[in-house]
Amino acid sequence: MNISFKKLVYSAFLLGGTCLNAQGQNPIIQTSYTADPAPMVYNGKVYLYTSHDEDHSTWFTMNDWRLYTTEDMVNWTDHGAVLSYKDFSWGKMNAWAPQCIERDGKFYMYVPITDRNHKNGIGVAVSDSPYGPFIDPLGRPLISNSMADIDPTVFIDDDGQAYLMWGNPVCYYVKLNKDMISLDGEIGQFPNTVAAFGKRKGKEDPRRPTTYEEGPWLYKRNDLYYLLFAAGPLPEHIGYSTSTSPTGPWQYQGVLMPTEGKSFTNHPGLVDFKGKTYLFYHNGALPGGGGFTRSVCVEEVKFNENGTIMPLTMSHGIAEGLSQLNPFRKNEAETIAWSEGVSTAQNEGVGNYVIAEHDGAYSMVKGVDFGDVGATTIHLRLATTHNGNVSVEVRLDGLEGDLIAEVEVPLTGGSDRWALVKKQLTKVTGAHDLYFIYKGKAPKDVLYFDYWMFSK
Ligand code: FUB
Repeated sequence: MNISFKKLVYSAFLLGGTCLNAQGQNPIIQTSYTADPAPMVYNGKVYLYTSHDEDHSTWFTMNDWRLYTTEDMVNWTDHGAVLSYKDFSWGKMNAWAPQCIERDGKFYMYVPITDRNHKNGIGVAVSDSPYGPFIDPLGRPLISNSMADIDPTVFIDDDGQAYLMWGNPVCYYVKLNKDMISLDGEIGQFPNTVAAFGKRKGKEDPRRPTTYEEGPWLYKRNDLYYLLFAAGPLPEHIGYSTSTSPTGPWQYQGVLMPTEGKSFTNHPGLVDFKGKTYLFYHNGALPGGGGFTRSVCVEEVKFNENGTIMPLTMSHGIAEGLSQLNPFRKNEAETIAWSEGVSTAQNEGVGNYVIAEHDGAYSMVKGVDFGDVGATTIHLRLATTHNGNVSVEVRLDGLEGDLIAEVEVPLTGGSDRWALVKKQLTKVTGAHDLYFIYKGKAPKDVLYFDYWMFSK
């Protein structure tokens, strides 16, 4: 996907006055349209699983689930597609809102899919790694009762009991056995009362008397359970309810994030990470964005003393990382805080890599700490199909910032053939944002970029 800065600023205005700019971190993924964020915290990282709106979609045309990771909440590494509806023998289409959870070293991904008989269901896929590959151990849906079976959320309580919740326009729940791929008991439905989910405004709809619409997310803090959900009427906002038990009764707490942002859906995901709490959601803020071309964003969340969550609006996101990047280790080119004119792809040779789509495209990473000793050489693994006049400018702290290296990209002949290029530079010390600006007059696919690192 090709994002121009002018379009981006325009898009920011359409967000209803929210001031987004090229330094802001929202939307946190700029290389694809992403939706339905499902963050998972594991071993010091946030693993952000998302659904994926295909470019130019005019419906929920969604074929796979994507994974992005971060250790600092500002630089996100793109791991590409980790699962598709095609990995389920019974799946026909609609790779909608997922969630992944770890139990005893295995990773369980719960996903809604429409089957070959055009019936909705929830499947589960299992992996030994959060990066996949995930496989469907059942060969059939785990849940398949009605068209309401979408948007699973999964939660393991402190006593080890796992719960699955899902549904539109009501919220269902069931206990899972320890194997995480079978049900423990009957499916229940939370009573769809005004006390539990608030009274819906607008035209009366007997099927939808409350604000609960879809996209449940279960979270626990200080023995209080929070059920966040996408709330109606359309366009959606995010609401939430609380309870002292994971299965209710729920008490409606109001609007967490009001409607805004060019998408008629929204979808919450709430996690604690390194002492802070973050709400992930989606909107249509990228150029070309809208209800079927959405983008995942994140905000830090604060709580009131009584446990309620302070309401939020969509903002430019998180500006400062929780930690700094080490330039002396291999850093993937697809670890990005912000980019323009950049897409990503995967191949067997190098895994995920960056494609610069036009002259002047760029990507940047935040908070790269060269320390006092500093760096004197940069190493980049690059490729191009163009002969001559293709280069990468490396600048500090801005598109017009100090030029520390201009690296010529040799003709390699394709993204399956790479060159490791090194360049001496005047010593760089201290912490900086690092800009890679891609130069070359080619009409498309100017160059490919796999990784970078510095040496002392
Ligand atoms: O992404 C497809 C659907 O849109 C999801 O299942 C809903 O939660 C809404 O975000």
